[in-house]
Amino acid sequence: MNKAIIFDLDGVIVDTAKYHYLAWRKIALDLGFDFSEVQNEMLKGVSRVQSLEFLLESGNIQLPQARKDELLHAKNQHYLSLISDMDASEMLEGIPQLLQDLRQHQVPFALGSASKNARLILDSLNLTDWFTAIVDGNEVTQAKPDPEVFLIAAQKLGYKPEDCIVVEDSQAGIQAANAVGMTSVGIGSKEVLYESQFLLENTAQLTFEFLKEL
Ligand code: B16
Ligand code: MG
Repeated sequence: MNKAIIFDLDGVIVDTAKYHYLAWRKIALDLGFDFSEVQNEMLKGVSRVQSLEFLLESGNIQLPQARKDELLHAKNQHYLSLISDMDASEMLEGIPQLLQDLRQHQVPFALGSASKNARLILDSLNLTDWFTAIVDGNEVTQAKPDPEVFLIAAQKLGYKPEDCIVVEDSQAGIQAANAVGMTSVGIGSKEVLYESQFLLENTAQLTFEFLKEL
């Protein structure tokens, strides 16, 4: 296998997507409106700041920047409390085996996440040392669907974009990968990830044998 892999974090390595949703829904309910899981699809892979903008738009609410800053802080505090007990058992199905197989076959892999909490999460999963490169929300200036996070990851890996396979659970992430000619593998439903070049229902199907054939 002569390609490198770039993994998204939330929703691909670990099921933190559900905690992001719970934290955003609490913010919405506190503001007096509900926020559905369908609406939440728009927030996946998107930066914290952009997520709040989408949330406020869906509730038809306008707020001054100082209040938005408070809400961003409150959301993150709630999210951090939800993931405080997280450990390696919360990795998504098939991921531990896949990472072992990639390592055994010396296939380099990087993290390309929008999250500013990515390193904390990788530490909780004891995965930090497994990645050849880590690019997270603290390093990028543009959020997905801008491809910046994946381009930096490819550069750190020393691979051309066309030799990278991106694994993503968000529409924004799939668009980012496609924009720079990377192979995109979507994890989720075709209603959301119809732009992905390859689509798997879940991470149990994301095996070394599958990636080798791409
Ligand atoms: P944070 P990913 C993304 O991570 C999440 O999908 C998205 O829901 C979240 O808003 C974003 O990280 C920012 O996360 O608030 O922790 O900085 O999927 O790109 O790994
Ligand atoms: Mg994700």
